[in-house]
Amino acid sequence: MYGGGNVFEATKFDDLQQEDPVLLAEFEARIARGEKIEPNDWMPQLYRKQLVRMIEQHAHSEIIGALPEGTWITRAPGFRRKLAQMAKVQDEVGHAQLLYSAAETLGKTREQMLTDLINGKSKYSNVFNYPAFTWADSNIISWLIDAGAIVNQMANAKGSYGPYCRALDRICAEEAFHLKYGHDAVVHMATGSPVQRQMIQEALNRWWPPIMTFFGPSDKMSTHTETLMRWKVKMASNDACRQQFLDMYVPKIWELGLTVPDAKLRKNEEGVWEYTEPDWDEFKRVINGDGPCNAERLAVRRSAEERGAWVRRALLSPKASYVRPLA
Ligand code: BYC
Repeated sequence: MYGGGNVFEATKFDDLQQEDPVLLAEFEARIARGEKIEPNDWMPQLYRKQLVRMIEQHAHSEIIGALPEGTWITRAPGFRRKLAQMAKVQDEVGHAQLLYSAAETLGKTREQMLTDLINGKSKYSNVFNYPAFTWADSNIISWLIDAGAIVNQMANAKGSYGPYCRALDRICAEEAFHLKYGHDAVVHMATGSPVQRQMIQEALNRWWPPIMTFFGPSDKMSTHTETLMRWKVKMASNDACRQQFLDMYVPKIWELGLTVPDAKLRKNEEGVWEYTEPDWDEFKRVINGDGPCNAERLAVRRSAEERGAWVRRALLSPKASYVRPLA
């Protein structure tokens, strides 16, 4: 499917001069016309490499993202919340399945992707390296992290790579339910007893800084946005997504009588949200493995890989395809 060597490692492919100029021009014309690129179509190696990086990170974010909410399934208050929490977590893992399949169409095996995750080589969303101390933290994730994800994914679902866009369409449909579930859970606490209101405010205080960095570094610091937007993989910049999120959700947070923990947050005369610059040094530390829960999250994944190894071995064994003839 792709040329010799490991395209996902090789930096020489970052240089578009290496590509056939005619094929490159045709490819860019197709993207300009709004056509979808499919797995067997010609594509520059850098497009392939960037897509794998982004889709793989997204897939990892879904399975790692299932962990903080997953730990609240057994402790969710009441049977209905437990059922809904379980369904949501199951959906997130299903999203990872869709995304790993989309990334596989570009030539990287699932096994390699999972190995790169466990070894700390691949990134996943910074936000899932923070702890969900209370049920209220889990509710804030369900509402506001999913809200952020929808802003990003609705835009990128209109992008250029067919398998990723189709996966995002399905994911967004499910995320829309998660968003309603998360909102309902937060409304319940915000309109509940003083203790519940305090819990949800404290959870918002803890989660606000990570949420603000969920959309990636500011545009002037982003390394990949220019390339990704040129090829319509990314349909909105990090700052544009952050602004859209603030526009849509700050009023909803205020409506519940909650306080956004940022004294500088305000919409200026030009309609642009101003806010305290996130701590990008902390962000960099967290995405590079040194956040409060990185080690714990990867340990859970490593253990899941080890404990599931016998199942994969059994399924891949030639004997597993043996079908007993009907008597
Ligand atoms: N966290 O050049 P930039 C969910 C990295 S899961 C960690 O701006 P790009 C959910 C970036 O990878 C949905 N790393 O990058 C699940 C790059 O590093 P490398 C999660 C980040 O790709 C369960 C470097 O910083 N959504 O919702 O142009 C339960 C420079 O950044 C982050 C997705 O994955 C970050 N936040 O833009 C509940 C969406 N941001 O690779 C909910 C898909 C940046 O050079 N991904 N980095 O080492 C994207 O849309 C884009 O990749 C990003 C970053 C907007 C995240």
